Amino acid sequence: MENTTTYKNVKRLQVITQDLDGISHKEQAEIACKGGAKWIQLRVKNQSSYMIWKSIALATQRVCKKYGATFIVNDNVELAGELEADGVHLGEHDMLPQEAVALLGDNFIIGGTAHSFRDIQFLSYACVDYIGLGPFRRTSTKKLTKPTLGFSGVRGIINQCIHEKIKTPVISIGGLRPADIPFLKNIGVYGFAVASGINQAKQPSEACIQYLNAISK
Ligand code: TZP
Ligand code: MG
Repeated sequence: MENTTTYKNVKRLQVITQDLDGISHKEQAEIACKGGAKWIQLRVKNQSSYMIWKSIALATQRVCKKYGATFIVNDNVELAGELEADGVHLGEHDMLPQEAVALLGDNFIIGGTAHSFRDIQFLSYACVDYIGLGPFRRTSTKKLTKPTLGFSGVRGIINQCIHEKIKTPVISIGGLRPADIPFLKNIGVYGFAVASGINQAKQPSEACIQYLNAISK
């Protein structure tokens, strides 16, 4: 994997907000941005009301604009388009990337979720801008339906990407700790997506700094 190029504003650390008691998505984004995060994914999972979801997204987007952070909306292509977000992240049960590009145009960052090399092949042919590969490790943030990959699983998949000359940046996700990053970087993982390791840390801004330091080493 290429490790020096910057792809369409795809940064090395994506901080994912969560539905948490006592702290809003906007607040999580602000704390992460204070710790230097430049890429936020809004991950709202408990909202059926489009209008409430939109107001959460607008508040989070405002924070991202204040700190110059890239703002990605999970799942909801319509909302990403209406807000003119920087992009949208699509899982296997969401809209196909090709349909999202048709609706949003070429300027939006489109991310996709992969659990295997086959998923990566599909997403790279679909011309997504980055691929979230996971789960790396068990996590309480998401009810996992796929087996964890661990280091050896990620390494095998990245090696297949190198062999097949797939250049789409791969972002590792799922239970990541700062100590995992050097090895994952070494085997060619481009970036890292983190939720609870930052949002639920005792000192979230400091935790964010730790991840960024591990990435930039
Ligand atoms: N997809 C695979 S694992 C995961 C998602 C959204 C959750 C990542 O959160 P955490 O808290 O960093 O494990
Ligand atoms: Mg989704």
